Amino acid sequence: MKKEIIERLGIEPVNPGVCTGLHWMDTKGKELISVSPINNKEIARVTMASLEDYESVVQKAQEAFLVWRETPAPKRGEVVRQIGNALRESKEDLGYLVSLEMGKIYQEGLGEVQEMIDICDFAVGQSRLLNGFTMHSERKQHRMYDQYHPLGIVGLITSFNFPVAVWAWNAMLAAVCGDVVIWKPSSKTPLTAIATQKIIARVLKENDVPEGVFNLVTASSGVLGDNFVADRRIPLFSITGSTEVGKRLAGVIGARLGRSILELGGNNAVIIAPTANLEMAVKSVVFGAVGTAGQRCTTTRRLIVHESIYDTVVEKLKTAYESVSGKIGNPLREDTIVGPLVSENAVEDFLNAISKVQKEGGRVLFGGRTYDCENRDFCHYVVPALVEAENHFEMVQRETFVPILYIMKYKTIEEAIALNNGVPQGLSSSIFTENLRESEQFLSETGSDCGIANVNIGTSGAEIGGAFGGEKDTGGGRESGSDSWKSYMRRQTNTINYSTDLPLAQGIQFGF
Ligand code: UN1
Repeated sequence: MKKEIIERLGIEPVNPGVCTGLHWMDTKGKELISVSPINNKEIARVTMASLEDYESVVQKAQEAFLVWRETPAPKRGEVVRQIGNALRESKEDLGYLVSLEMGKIYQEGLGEVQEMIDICDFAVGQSRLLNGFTMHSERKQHRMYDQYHPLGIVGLITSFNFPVAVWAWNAMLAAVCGDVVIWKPSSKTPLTAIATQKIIARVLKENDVPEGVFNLVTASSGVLGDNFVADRRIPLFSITGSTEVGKRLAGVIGARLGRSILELGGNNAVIIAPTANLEMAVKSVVFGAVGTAGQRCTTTRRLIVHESIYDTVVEKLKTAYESVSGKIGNPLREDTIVGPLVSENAVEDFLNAISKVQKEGGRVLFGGRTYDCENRDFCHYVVPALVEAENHFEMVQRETFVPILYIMKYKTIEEAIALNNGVPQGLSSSIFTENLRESEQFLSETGSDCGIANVNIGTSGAEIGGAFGGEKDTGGGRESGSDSWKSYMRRQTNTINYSTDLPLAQGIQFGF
């Protein structure tokens, strides 16, 4: 662990976990120990929020909203522009901490911070484009238009795997939209959240951003769980996590008619068609399946290969996995491409999934075991697995958040699309083909049923410019680019009568 980086980021041995912008609260909750999955050693501690601390944060957020919603949107964008620059300055440091605390390789840590910078740039432009339509009224001397107003407090619940980028996708858009955010980070990655909050502090200070626009609440689920999403003072929640947890939370939010953006499980497939460029396809599948040690929502979990090239693809993949398995280890080392899993529980999930799928008839073609665990007193590393399986197997239908790639065969493109769609989740999908008809079919209304569908690009590594999210058990709702900003605002339709008459719509006569 590089002490100077940790210090530069303002991380102390013990850190308060609750902040309203510049002010760090003297938190009264329990202590949380952040441990690096790299070596199972403590990085630092965080004192978590009590319910009382949370109450103070909500009050601050409510007050801040009253000021922030009236701040002109391009001025809010200017703050976000400066946040982007602050992140640029701290890119290497924050990327390092992401890698240290979460376990993804340093290159991907840097990529994650770049994703934050990119969404800042995007949000700055958006701050001048919060546009509605004008409509022609059916009534004489009437004007109609719709406009978007700030919504209020946005609750953000983020996951360990993208500990800071997902905050940025949501918080930067929310901020230009005039909202304030309360961020509850994963209890596995509180330090990256604290560091991020410290990076943006100078910008908040220099711009007199009211205390309470960007809030951080590190809390245990026992203190802040269902009661958080039940809080009627928070009109919108954006939640990243498992389908199981998401379903429960969505139920609580739905019961009070709150809004939610849910980014839950994926079970993403790549189809490799007979005309595919196999070099490209295999490279992309390996990045998709073993990148981030299989811990992305967009990780490639299923591979659907045309029977005519099946054996060739399997051989190429085995060779690629062989070379990958020589590059497992400390994610901060330059030559590593597969870091640790986040916890020993994740390793157990990995081993359980392998043994269960074997019982169902799956055949392990490569890996599927722990890596170098006998030489440590902890076990976080695994050899990514290639498993021949069938789509209907229970384990294949599930998202296990580890590097297991299930491989299966197809005969016709219709069958391949049916396999792609034949799981409960619907986040990302892709096809490798040089055949235009196949590619268009895959992207058509009869094609992939996922929120993301790609051609000759893998399932993971989406750019921020597109709307991000999925269908079915992935939860629905979109974050990030395109017109996702609309979810963070309330829409109002306005009709103005500038005549001296009172004609009713639809020509209704109502004389009295
Ligand atoms: C996630 O895993 O929660 O498309 C997000 C990707 C990244 C984001 C993944 N841009 O893989």
